[in-house]
Amino acid sequence: MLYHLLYPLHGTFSVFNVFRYITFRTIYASLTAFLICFLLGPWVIGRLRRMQVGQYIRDDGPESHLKKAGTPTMGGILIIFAVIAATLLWTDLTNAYVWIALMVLGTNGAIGFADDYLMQVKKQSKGLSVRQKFALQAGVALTTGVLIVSCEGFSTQVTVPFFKDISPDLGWGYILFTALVIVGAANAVNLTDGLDGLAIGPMIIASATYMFFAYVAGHVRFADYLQINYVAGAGEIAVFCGALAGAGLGFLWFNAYPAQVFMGDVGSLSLGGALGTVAVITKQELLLVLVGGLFVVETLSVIFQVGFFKMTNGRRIFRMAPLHHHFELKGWPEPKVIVRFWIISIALALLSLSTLKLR
Ligand code: 57M
Repeated sequence: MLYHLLYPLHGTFSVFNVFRYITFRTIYASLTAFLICFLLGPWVIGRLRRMQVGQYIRDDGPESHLKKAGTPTMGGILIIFAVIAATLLWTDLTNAYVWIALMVLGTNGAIGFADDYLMQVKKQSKGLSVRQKFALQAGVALTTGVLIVSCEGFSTQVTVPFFKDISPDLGWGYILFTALVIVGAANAVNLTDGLDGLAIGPMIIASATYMFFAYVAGHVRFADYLQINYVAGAGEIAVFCGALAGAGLGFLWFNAYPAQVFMGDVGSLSLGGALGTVAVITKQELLLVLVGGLFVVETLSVIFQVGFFKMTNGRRIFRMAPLHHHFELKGWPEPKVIVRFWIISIALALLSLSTLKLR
């Protein structure tokens, strides 16, 4: 919005020229989203508390979690609001990719909201059924795939990290592939969201990483120099990623151990879905496995644990899945698990950025 309002004035006031630059708008989108979360946080947490949106804690989890009972959840509403507001303020609103990313954030958020609302406010113990949740998510993700593939000039070739000469063209199959990336990312972030700051930390790191990829993918000369797929218009997604990272930081202020609020499914499904969408738009789809490596490892720990559990009639690989519970039960204090998982995320982000050169 500010871009449309203020940039045209650059002829009269040259200072408004800066609104043309994606870098400038990305920085201010991050700061705007951060401030919205930071300033509105106490009010939102107070409201959630009054509405008694207090987390129910399962009694079969680590014992240390019982003291978290009553912590307000659904803080993801604040994150979504901050990202949408900052994105609308700072991006070029004629850019289709920006609207697609916002659409996924909003609709996946609505699915998570419905689930949280049924469980927390209506006090139904189960929320949406797994099948309902999956069908809704698949619907959103497939629609997103169709929209992305319909964007002018968008290639249906998949980028394979480290191998610049291999890029299979999936044709219409790319829609299915997109859906897989988005649904996978949303559920992986959801599974990871089980310790204070454990999901939002790597989410901030992944958003910041994709901010770089979006910027270079949308820049003809950088894309050419780095020999990556050029995606006309993807640069505006850097502004969106900036908003994601900024809102995440603002939320972390309150979600840091010991958390005053959890994000809820409304947060985890929307953020994960948005991350998957960004990976597709920037044409670094498979790289998400590395950028979001922590989410992948957490998900694999669940898949292996459940598979092994079923095959062996109740034996386990980990003390408890997802993986963060395993380390908790081994006696690592919660903040140690959280910070160590962040450290791993940062290392993975650096490794991912190196693929720009190692190809
Ligand atoms: C999300 N949700 C947290 C909060 C958050 C298949 C199975 C492995 C699925 C998995 C599962 O249900 N995962 C979904 C995990 C919950 O957090 C809420 O959920 C939202 C995210 N969707 O925003 O609203 C609890 O996590 C803790 N928490 C924090 N800080 C935060 O910032 O401490 C969350 C955010 C909160 C709070 O305690 O209540 C969750 O863990 O429930 N299931 C599991 O994760 C369960 N694992 C399990 O059953 N493992 C089995 C195998 C055979 C599948 C095993 O290993 O033996 C565990 N989760 C719990 N208890 N709570 C184990 C039992």
